[in-house]
Order: sequence, then structure tokens, then C-alpha cells
Amino acid sequence: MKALPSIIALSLAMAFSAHASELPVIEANLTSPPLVPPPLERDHPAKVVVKMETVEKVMEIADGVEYMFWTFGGTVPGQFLRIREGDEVEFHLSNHPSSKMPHNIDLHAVNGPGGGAAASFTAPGHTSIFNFKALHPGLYVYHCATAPVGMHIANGMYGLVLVEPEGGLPPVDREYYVMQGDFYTQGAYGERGFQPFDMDKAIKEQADYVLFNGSVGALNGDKALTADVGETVRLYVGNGGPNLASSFHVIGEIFDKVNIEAGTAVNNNVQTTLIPAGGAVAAEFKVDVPGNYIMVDHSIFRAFNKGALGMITVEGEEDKTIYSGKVAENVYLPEGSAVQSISSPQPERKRAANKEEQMLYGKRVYEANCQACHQGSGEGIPGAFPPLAKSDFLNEDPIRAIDVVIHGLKGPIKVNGQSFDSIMPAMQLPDEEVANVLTYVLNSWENKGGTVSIEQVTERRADGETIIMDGSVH
Ligand code: HEC
Ligand SMILES: [Cu+2]
Repeated sequence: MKALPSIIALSLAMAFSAHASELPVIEANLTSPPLVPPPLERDHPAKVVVKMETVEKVMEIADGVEYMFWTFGGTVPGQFLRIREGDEVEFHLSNHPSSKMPHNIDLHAVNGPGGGAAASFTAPGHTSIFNFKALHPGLYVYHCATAPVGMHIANGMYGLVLVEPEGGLPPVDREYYVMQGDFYTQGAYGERGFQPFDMDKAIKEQADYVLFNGSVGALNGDKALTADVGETVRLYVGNGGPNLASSFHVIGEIFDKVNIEAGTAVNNNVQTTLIPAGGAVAAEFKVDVPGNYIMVDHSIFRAFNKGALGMITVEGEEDKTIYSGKVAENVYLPEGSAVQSISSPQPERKRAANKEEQMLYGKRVYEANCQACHQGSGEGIPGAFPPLAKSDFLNEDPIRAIDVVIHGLKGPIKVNGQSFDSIMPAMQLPDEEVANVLTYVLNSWENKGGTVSIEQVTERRADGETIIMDGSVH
């Protein structure tokens, strides 16, 4: 038995010497999402030592909802690896001693059976080492491929590896790492507490959550991606699946350049790009005007009801020639002016005669204007849109709510103990509709009741100010 350690040492030495090369040896700089390691700026290949660890840990999948994630490096997606075409990679996969499961890694950048899966199969408390040569430039998914494979992927075991071509990629101002994944929990979307994985739903492909970077709101509010007007942004976007393809779209932007399926072919002027499960794209765009740009899976219920929504906040000078915002609101009279001049006064839209009618009309206004963000029962979306149901913020000061609707709202607020730091745009609604929708909201979903009148709205409108929730008024 005494000889064993030296035998291991010998065989390890042989294993390494078989791969010994003249290349300079460097250790990979791995980053956690949404960060990407800087461009390599090497004009030669290297031997790159990568040390990655698999960790099983409970994290929030949504506000108040916990999930046992299985991870590469403690995050979902796992760490971003950036190497260069021609590099020889010595990959060390360690499985944390606290793990319950063995894990491995299949890197789509590998040429070889299983993409490294068999070679990297690692029990808890062990480390596996294998080597591969990066023959193809591109952006590649890696994932765990231990049985049941679907379950390991569904629990968050995926990430991206970028293989830069010789000569590197064209420089851009910002690079970010975003990865979509679908999740299956025993409770429904948003159901609080610890939620175990649901194999049955996973097999039926009935996702409860579709997420960017592993949790609802991972890229919202103060975690939004940022850029300045005039800058170019390159998003490395992967899709871990396990099941769903992504219709990736940035609301209010057009991709100047997309490396289709993260290959060499470039497409220009793309609105929405398809990312298969187990695939990726590199999408570039220049930001021209300031504001919030929302990233979505344009299979749109996933964005507004399952979490596939992130933000890019762009700051800088407005350019009204590129985007004016609303410049006018005029009455629309399809009959034409001749009809108007001979007719008796336009039939007035029927005004709500009482609170019940206000609520009836207000409900329609809500469905058309508020529901997309605040959701059908006013429950909001954790980390993105505050609840209007049983909202302490709303009930504390309904007059302030008039200001919110007509002037918009930005800055940090607390609603029912949850923090939000986002932007609600000013709603372009007539005073009557503002009065009706707020009356509807105040008398729905366990709010405290009351009414808002047209006169109250008109009075607040005269103020014409934006409230910013640092206490100041602008
Ligand atoms: C584009 C998404 C969006 C739409 C549409 C929208 N809101 Fe909001 N709303 C928000 C966001 C985001 C906030 C929080 C802003 C912040 O963090 O400062 C908010 C905050 C509020 C608040 C105060 C916070 C609370 O939960 O009580 C009220 C009241 C409100 N909205 C009512 C409405 C009403 C009524 C409508 C429809 C007429 C509407 N909103 C339409 C996104 C939206
Ligand atoms: Cu695994």
C-alpha cells in the first residue's frame, strides 16, 4: 500500500508529460456573470490552466423563493472562460466535498467524445484533470452531463466558453454575459419558501421559471447592465435550456451584428435572434439614446410571467432626432372636420356616474395599460414591478399614486417590505381614466378602498412635476 502514492504521482507525471508543450503556462481568469474577462491580447497560443469547482447551494430563484441550485463556481450560469484558438487547456474540475452528487463537464468547445464528460466525472471531494486543444474559435456552451443529465442542467449547471479567433475580436466598449435557462419547481411561479425540483414538469417541458442569469430580477434595478450613449455593447448570450429555445430580443434596440448561432456567419440589422438550447449568440449594438432597454425572451409570456426579463440602463444625452418621446396628443376625430362643423357637440364619452362604474371602466384601463407590468391581480413581479395588491405604498397616500401615474416614478421605493429601484414611465391617459383606474386599484386585491375623482387628477396634473423617490421633487 505504501507504494500507492508514488504510483499515482508517477502516472500523473506521465499524464502531464504526454501533454507537455513549449507553450507558456497561464492560469485562466474566470468571471462570474454578468462579467466577461477582458480581451486576451495574446498573439500566440498558451497552455491555459482552468480550475473550476462544482458546488450545490441554496439560493433565491425569486424574491422569497429558494431553490437548490447545482453550479459551476457558485453562480448560475457558471463562470465565463475566455481562451484563444490554438490554446491547450488543462482543465481541473473539483467537486466540493459538501456535494451530494457526482458532476462532470461537457464543453462544446472540445473535439473529443463527450466533450470531456467521461474524463471529468468527479465524485464529491475529488478533482479530475483532463486536457483539450481549442481548435475552433466561437462561443460555446458547457454543461454538466452526469445522469440524469436533464436534471443537472435544469438545476443550473451550464455556462459559456469563448474561444477568441487568432487576432482577437473587434473591440467594443462593453461586453456582458447573459444566459437563459428554464426551471421546474413543485410550487407555481412565485410560490414562496423552498421549492424542490419537479422532474415531472421538466419532462413535460412545463417551465415555471424562464430566467436570465438564474433568478427573477438578476439583471434588474441596480443589477441592470449599463452603457453610455454612443457606446457599442456586445452581449454573449447563451441558452442552457434544458428544454426551451430563446427568441432573444432587446426592446428598443436592433442588433447591428449577430454571430448567428455564435458561429462565423454574421447577420446584420437583426430584431430578434433565436438561441437554441445548448447554443449561444454574440450580439452587438450601439446605443443611441438614453433610457431603459429591456431584454426579453420574445415568447412573451415567459418575459412577463416567468421572469425572462433583464435591463440595460443607458445614460447620456438625448437625441430627439433619433427618438422624440411623445411630442403631442391630439383628439382623433375620424369623421373629419366637415362632419364636426355641422354636428351638435361630439357625443361625450359616457362618464362614470358612480363608484361602481368607475371601477368597471377602470378595470379596462388597467388591463390595457398597467397589467403588463403590475400583472393581472396586481401581484407585480419580484425585483422588477412592485405589487399594487395590498400595497402599503399605495394605501398610505392615494394622491401620491395620481402623481405616479401621470408623471411616472423613478428611484428606490419600498413596497410591502420589498425594495424596488426602477422606472415607471408617465402614463399618457386622460384625467378621467386616471381617476377610474386608481379607483379600481384602490378597491381591488385587498386595498383599503376609496375613490379618486377627475378633479383631483386635474389638480395634480397642474403641478407637472416628476417625483423621484429620494424625497426631492423635480
Ligand atoms: C412599464 C411598466 C409599468 C407600467 C405599464 C405601469 N407601471 Fe406602475 N410601476 C412600475 C414600476 C417599475 C414602479 C416602481 C418604480 C420605482 O421603483 O420607483 C411602479 C410603481 C407604481 C406605483 C407605486 C408603487 C406601488 O406598488 O404601490 C403605483 C401606485 C403604480 N405603479 C400604479 C400603476 C398604474 C395604475 C398603472 C397603469 C395606469 C401603472 N402603474 C403602469 C412599472 C409600471
Ligand atoms: Cu452535475
